[in-house]
Formats: sequence, C-alpha cells, structure tokens
Amino acid sequence: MISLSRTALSLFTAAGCALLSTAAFAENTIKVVETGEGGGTMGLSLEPATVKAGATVFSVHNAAVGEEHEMIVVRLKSADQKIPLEVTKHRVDESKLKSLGEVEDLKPGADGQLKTRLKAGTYLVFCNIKGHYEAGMQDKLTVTP
Ligand SMILES: [Cu+2]
Repeated sequence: MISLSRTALSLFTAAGCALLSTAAFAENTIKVVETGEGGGTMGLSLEPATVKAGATVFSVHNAAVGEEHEMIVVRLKSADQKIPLEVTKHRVDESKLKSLGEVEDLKPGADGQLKTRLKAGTYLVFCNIKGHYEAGMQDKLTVTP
C-alpha cells in the first residue's frame, strides 16, 4: 500500500513538473486587439492592461477590414512621461524611446506574437504607422512587481 501511494505521488509530481515547464514562458499573456480603417477612428486595446513582472506574450490581432497595423512596445521612464512626436510625420519618435520589440506589417485579419520579459513599470503599446497613434492606436500597460 505504501509503495503504491509513493508511485502515485511520484507520477503526480512528474505531471506537475511537465505542466510547469510548458507554461514556463508564458507567465503573462496579453491580448492586443487593433481596430480601425484609414481616415477613421482607430483603436488598440489590451486585455489585461495590468500584469505582474515576468515573461510575457503579446498576442496581437488586427481586426481591421482593409488597414495594415503594427504593434510596438516601449518602456516609459515614468507613468506620466510625455510621448515624443514627430509632428510633421504624424508618428511617435521611436528613437527617443526604449523599444522592447514589435510586430510589423500586420495585415488585416492577421495575428502576430511578441515574446518579451517585462520589469515593473509603465509601458506604451502603440501602432506607429503614419497617423495611427494620433487616431487612437495606443494604450498603457502597467506592470507590477
Ligand atoms: Cu495602425
């Protein structure tokens, strides 16, 4: 009886370890949905918009019908940092921000993924195709320790 329950216990532990290693990369999964067509209102939503520090997968979906989008993740120096704009180009000045990576050229209806490790702080998630940031394609992500 004792040896049987030991076997059961070790099986249980092995199963537990397998589960842990599968989930090892994705402590957080953030769903990002991008919407909007050229000349109209555009949007970018994060679900959830607050996560704990750690390995994170951004799973991006471009829900637009005819418009290409992209997703860039930058870490801000503070929650109220002013976002630098290249006014005449209608884009965010990425050279003045610390990028953690991006998903480029996301066709209408397409999905993309960005894997990164997030430290505590405030992040800006946005689309930097001309005019899209100004049209509403941005949201802030809060990462807690
Ligand atoms: Cu866009």
